[in-house]
Amino acid sequence: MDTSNSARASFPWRYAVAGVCSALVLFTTAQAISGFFSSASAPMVALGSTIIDFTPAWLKDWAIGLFGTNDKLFLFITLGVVAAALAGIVGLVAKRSMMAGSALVLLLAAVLAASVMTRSSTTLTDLVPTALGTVLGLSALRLLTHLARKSSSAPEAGSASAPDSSRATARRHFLLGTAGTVVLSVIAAGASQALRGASNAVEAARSALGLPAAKVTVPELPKGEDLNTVGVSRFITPNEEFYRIDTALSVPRIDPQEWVLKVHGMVENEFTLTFDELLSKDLVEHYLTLTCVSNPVGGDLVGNAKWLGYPLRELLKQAVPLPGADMVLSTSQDGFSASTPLEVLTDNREALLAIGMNDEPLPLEHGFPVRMVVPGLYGYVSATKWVVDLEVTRFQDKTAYWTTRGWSERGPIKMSSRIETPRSFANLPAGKVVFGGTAWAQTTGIARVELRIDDGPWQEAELSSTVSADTWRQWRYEWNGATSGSHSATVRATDANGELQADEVAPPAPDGSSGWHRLQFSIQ
Ligand SMILES: Nc1nc2c(c(=O)[nH]1)N[C@H]1C(S)=C(S)[C@@H](COP(=O)(O)O)O[C@H]1N2
Ligand SMILES: [Mo]
Repeated sequence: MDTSNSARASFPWRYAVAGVCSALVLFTTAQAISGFFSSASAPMVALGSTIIDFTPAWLKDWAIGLFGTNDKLFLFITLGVVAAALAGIVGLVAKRSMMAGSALVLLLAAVLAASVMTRSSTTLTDLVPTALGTVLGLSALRLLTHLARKSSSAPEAGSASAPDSSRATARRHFLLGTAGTVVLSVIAAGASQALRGASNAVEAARSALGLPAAKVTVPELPKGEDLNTVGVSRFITPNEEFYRIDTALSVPRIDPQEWVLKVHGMVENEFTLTFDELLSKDLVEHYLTLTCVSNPVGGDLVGNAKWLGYPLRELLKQAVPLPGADMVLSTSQDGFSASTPLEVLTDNREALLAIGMNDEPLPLEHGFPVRMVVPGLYGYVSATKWVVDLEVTRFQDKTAYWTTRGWSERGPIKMSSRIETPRSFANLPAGKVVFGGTAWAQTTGIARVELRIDDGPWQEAELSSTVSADTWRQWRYEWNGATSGSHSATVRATDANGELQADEVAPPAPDGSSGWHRLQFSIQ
């Protein structure tokens, strides 16, 4: 009997498995080795970051809209699936020719290396993890392909030309080889975790950091800043619940003792600022509602916190901008940048170089040790986390991260209001229905919120007290005698200048969503 016939006819899955296991070795060992280098030296992280950088605005928006803060998990899963498929193909190629298989691995490794090198703040030595991982991955591929070949070419048990066990033995060897690479990968993954733990020095530095007292503290919150409506965001968003949006796949870990801010460009006095120098300045506190440009109408990419920091106005006074400058380009340690109009940072609004969030040092994900927060501007043009560089320049000379990807170069926040309770499509008992939500118009303040049931008249909602023009206000409206059937509710706000919220519907790209939030619900 010709046994090779049946082997040829069936899918050569052993080779595909060999490819996938080799890729597992490559990525996990590179990841572990990257523990000794910068975080962007891990090839999977670098590749993911590079993909994020090339993500067009509409796709970013789609991913955030669909997955919210889980957009990165989605990216990693997609990457994992694509990488596994590619690795399987590499294994199949290696079946035909080990040379071609190896060449393919080297080609993919070159892509990984290129993405490591395009990260800001990486140097040539950051290629070491990718290089070593590639060597180990290639060795695994050679070994497993060899074992796979033996296990499929060994004569079938019972054939006249070989002892009974020959094929079984070869299969066992392949299985052992595969198991070996999986064990190696698990050990490497464990080592990565351990190394991460060791590099938690920054987390420890954060915990040890006592925030200095503010020179200008916010007054105690007025009564009624929170209407305590069930289902509505608290006035202060707890740090753990604060939305997080950034392009960083691994959160930058910056030792505050090593942090330096460079202030330069079109200024009379260029200077650098250390963390200790920043701590010794006259810090101020300010309540401010941060908003993401990607927030859709009714969305939750918005949060309110008490920030502690040094006014950027004062910092720029020290630098003395030259005539003609109209923008400050702030850059983070991981390469993100934002373009903020110079006038916004020098007028009397409380734009801060912030170190504290709700009476704690900034959480690592929210920019530790230092970030910017600017009243009235979307985060992508103002709220640079892990900020290390401020360049005074001109809009015509420099372009920020998201602007090169199709978003507007300026991003004033559009007045907005939303219904948070009841939820969309809620089915409610007859009688009293409590409506509640939030509204914001940073730098101007909210003066009125109105709700309309179906196509009825606009009804004025009760408002929480004003804390600052830069924070949201909660609103509440009780509908007594709700009639059964299906209904809609629409909300709209008016700011302190008497301007009505725009009802013109706009998507988030390129400069923020607009339109009145409306939802459907029914009464039993
Ligand atoms: N370094 C860095 N800073 C950044 C970003 C980023 O991607 N990288 N994203 C900005 C955007 S789009 C927003 S909306 C805010 C969000 O801040 P948060 O994550 O603390 O809520 O951070 C801004 N600062
Ligand atoms: Mo954003």
